[in-house]
Amino acid sequence: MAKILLGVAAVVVLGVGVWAFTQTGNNDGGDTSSRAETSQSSDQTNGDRQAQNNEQPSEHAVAFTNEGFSPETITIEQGETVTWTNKSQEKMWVASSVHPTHNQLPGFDQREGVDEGASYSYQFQKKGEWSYHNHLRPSDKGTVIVE
Ligand SMILES: [Cu+2]
Repeated sequence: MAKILLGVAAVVVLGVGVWAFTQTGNNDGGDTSSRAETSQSSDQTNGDRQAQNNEQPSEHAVAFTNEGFSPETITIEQGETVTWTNKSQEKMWVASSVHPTHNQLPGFDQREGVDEGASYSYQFQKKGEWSYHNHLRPSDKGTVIVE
């Protein structure tokens, strides 16, 4: 009887050993998922930081996509900066109305076409409703409202 118990105990110990070994294997996966959680929480930190930035916005982002400017209309405070980033496969050349002279808001003119990934920033010192376009495809239009 004692031998049987010993045998059962041995099986249990072996079983626990195998389980522990398996768990060790799983723990690697567990580490990966906790690492993922860590990066998630740092994403959240980024989000919080962006949210904090949104409370006192001084920079505004507009994307130039294959469908045009997004958002098409953006409202900012006087003295704030808008940054356009080219996220299209076309070249981007941000320029004030009116094409092709761009003299509605002199200086608001990128003066060159740039590829995907490049960006252009302009600080709006004058209040008004400033329309602009992509000089290389003038049908792509947008508006910056400076209040
Ligand atoms: Cu133009």
